[in-house]
Amino acid sequence: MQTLDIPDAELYYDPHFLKQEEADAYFLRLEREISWQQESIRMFGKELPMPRLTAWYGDKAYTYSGLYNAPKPWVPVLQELKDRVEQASGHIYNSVLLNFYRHGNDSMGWHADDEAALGDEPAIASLSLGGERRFSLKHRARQDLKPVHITLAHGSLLLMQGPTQHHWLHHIPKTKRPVQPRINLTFRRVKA
Ligand SMILES: O=C(O)CCC(=O)C(=O)O
Ligand SMILES: [Mn+2]
Repeated sequence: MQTLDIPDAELYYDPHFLKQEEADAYFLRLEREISWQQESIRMFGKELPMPRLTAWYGDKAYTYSGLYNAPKPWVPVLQELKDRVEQASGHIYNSVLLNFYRHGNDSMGWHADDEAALGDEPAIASLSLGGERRFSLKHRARQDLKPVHITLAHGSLLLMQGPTQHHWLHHIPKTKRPVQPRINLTFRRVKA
């Protein structure tokens, strides 16, 4: 993995974590085998559909964006990917959040993965498949630091750890560019 040299963060990126054919095959399996949900979010007193599909698998229940997610047992495709991501990243995970961005109008707002249940300096391993989308980070406090943009490639792995979630927010913005559907998996370790 290559180190991304960003202050107050610890980030590693491997654009070629999976070979092209492997990444193609995993995309198709996940599209078919995952039970994708269309959740809604409450915003300004209104129920709005979340701008992406989601799924949560793992050994522990988890509350994310105010949504309670019951534990759901690992399926073979996720177990395989979890093993490979653990091997490459040197961390053990017990949960995965999956996001399906159907088109350029699907997105994820600014946030940090800093829920108490993830512990103080969580390691989060993010695997991307399908259409390339821009992932941006912005420092919470330091205005002298420019936002960082990373185009997350098909089959790539991004590892965020150390103080990253303390100091930086990240998002996936909408795009008007035509883009292929994209699946992202973030492997996490949820504490008891
Ligand atoms: O889709 C991505 O690359 C980011 C996903 C993310 O930030 C998350 O699941 O918390
Ligand atoms: Mn995140």
